[in-house]
Amino acid sequence: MTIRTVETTPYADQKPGTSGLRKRVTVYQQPNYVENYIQAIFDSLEGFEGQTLVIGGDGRYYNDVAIQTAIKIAAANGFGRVLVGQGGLLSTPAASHVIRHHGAFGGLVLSASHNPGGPDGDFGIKYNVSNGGPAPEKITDEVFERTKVITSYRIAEASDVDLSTLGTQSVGEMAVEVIDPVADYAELMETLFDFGAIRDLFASGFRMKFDALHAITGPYAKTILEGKLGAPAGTVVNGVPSPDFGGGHPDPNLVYCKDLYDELMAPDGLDFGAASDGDGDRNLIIGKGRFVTPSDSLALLAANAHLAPGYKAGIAGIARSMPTSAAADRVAQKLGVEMHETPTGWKFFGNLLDAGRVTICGEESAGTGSNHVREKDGLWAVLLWLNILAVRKQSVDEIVTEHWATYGRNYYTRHDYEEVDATVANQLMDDLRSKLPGLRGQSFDDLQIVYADDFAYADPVDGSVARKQGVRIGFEDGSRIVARLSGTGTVGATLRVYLERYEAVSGRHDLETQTALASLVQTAEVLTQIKQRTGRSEPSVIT
Ligand code: VG1
Ligand code: CO
Repeated sequence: MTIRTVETTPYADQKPGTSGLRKRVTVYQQPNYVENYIQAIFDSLEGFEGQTLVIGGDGRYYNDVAIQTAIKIAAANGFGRVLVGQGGLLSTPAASHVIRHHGAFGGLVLSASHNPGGPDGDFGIKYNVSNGGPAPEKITDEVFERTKVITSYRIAEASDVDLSTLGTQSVGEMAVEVIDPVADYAELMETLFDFGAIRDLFASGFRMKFDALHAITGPYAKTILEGKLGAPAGTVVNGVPSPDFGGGHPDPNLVYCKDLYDELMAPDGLDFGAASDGDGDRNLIIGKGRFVTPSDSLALLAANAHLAPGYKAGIAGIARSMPTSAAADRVAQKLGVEMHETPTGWKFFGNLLDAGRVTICGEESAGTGSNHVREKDGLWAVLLWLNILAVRKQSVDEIVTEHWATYGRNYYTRHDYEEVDATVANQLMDDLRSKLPGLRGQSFDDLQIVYADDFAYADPVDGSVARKQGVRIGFEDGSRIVARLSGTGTVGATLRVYLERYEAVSGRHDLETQTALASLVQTAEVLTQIKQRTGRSEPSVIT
């Protein structure tokens, strides 16, 4: 095999964000952009000579090009074997499992998650380490430093690998195994859940719809729901991954899944609706007449996990990202298990999971998962819900309202302002930060602020500290306003405002969410002046 060393010049913008490097496809199409980034990743790693690298993506536009490049650079850098999903496909949680299951050194996950795809859409590359989880900041920081000084990359001169055929090929010394993207993952799910009970649920006439949004979970959901669990054909819709997600926005929220929501709200509608995002790590859960917020879903799954065989011994603890509501905290308290509050992004859960300190993790952004992999997992959440429904023989609505009657309800919403001018957004956050020391003790709308800080996290396992992870303003009744800038956007800045109010067991649990939070929304505006400063009258997205 001929290995070429190619001279290159650095790009200044290859800083990994919350979840890898996400950019417009057109940015990735610049000469050597992919090559530089992948070489910078390998330059930041040690000891992979002869080891296995997993590669897969969500099938979006440019996946095929980037994968061929990645394989050739891996060969030139001395990896011994590459495992790649057939067609270049692997959902993010499946990639995590494949890394763990096959003892790989690490993996490259090619996706921009819930962002649109296509020639004008987004693309992304993320490196995951041997535990199957996203590389911790220690590594991503090093990768960024490396991208700034890179002068050359190494690449094998070889023809493209045929990704359509299962089996082993070679690129020089390196073996490339094209694997079934679904098989390992489906097997893992069978060890966690009571497939018999879920089969019986479907056989009893339970009706659900799973919207794969033309993204990666189609093949997984079809194999598992329709194949193994006997759900009627047609349960999975939009189930064929397409490079531009059928022109849609593969974000499973109430904006982009409005049709599904409407179907579940119809009087004679389905029993259960679910969806997942571009790369398969997020989930949307809607029961007949009842949308379950991701924060509530985390709490509910944690409280009921023991009903599934994989968790029957109970859970060790729960972790949630800081902006996620405190609903799960109440469950942890009742179970007497550890509770951790981490910065946004799944990479912060890895150490806690590896150390066995937590079993279930979740984020308000529709991400839930467990120690079965080191990524959030959309289909896993759907299957755990189905397992719980099969065992409890109640509707989603009954289970949710019973939960609130036991623990109280955390009303919760997130208001996003997308593609805001970055200078305006940064200034707004800076001004808010400088106000923090004086806020304690002040009252708004008769509610006193009891703390106001910029969240910092010290990892209890390795002691690493992450600072400036989002502004938190807490009130005496447990209400909370959180503001932070997104680390996944590709254009301008996205400002996220998270609002939460706790209503005790004896309180009202039947208010409309935006109504329940209206006065907190007003207080947030007084404190941040978002509308005034950005000139926006409304958030771009409300979840
Ligand atoms: C967002 C979410 C965060 C999630 C991340 C990746 O990050 O808020 O909770 O982990 O996306 O999700 P940010 O920095 O934009 O708020 V995904 O589905 O991309 O892999
Ligand atoms: Co995702």
